Amino acid sequence: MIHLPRLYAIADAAFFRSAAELSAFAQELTAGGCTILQYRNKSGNARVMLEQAQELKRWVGASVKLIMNDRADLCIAAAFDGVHVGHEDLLPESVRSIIGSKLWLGVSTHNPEQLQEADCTSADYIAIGPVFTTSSKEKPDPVVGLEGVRRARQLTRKPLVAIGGITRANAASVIEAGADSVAVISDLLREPRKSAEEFFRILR
Ligand code: 3NM
Repeated sequence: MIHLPRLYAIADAAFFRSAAELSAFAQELTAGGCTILQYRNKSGNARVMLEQAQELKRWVGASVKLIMNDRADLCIAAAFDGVHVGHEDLLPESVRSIIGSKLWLGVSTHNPEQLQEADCTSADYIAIGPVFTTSSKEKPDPVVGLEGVRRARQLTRKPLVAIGGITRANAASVIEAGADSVAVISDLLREPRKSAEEFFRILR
């Protein structure tokens, strides 16, 4: 079983103007103690995505696990440490057949049925969300609330990542509800290092 840190940072390319800005963000997060970072890009073409991913890989140390959103091919090409997929991407077992048994595989879920399904796959961790209202995702699923996190906790023994609208103000409640880790986009953007440090302080 893998071990996830309390904070699972996501760098969403939509919020950065260049690969340099993205990398600076990643370095700040690393300085703030982050050890897992997902690269997410819902609008870039594959070539741009690979370039940005390689740039990230160049700038963050070996102590940081880099996870590619959606794309198993780009995970391999950029020598990332894992892939995270949702319901419109490849099936978990298809990703597993591409990345092998050692790289990490994460699966997004939005309700108890999806969670039970994901629990039967070789996923290393499962994400549940959106816990709260989020503006970082287009067409988000219905909010599951803290109750959704509690329910999810009862349905799997795999590491559980909560996502969606999580901030330093509400993160403790999400961990109390049973999540192992919180995945965050917006609340890291303004002051990545300071925010990360505060998340770790709050979630100790
Ligand atoms: N996935 P923020 S919610 C990328 O419900 C993503 O699976 C979600 O961003 C899900 O921390 C979400 O800014 C957005 O709310 C998370």
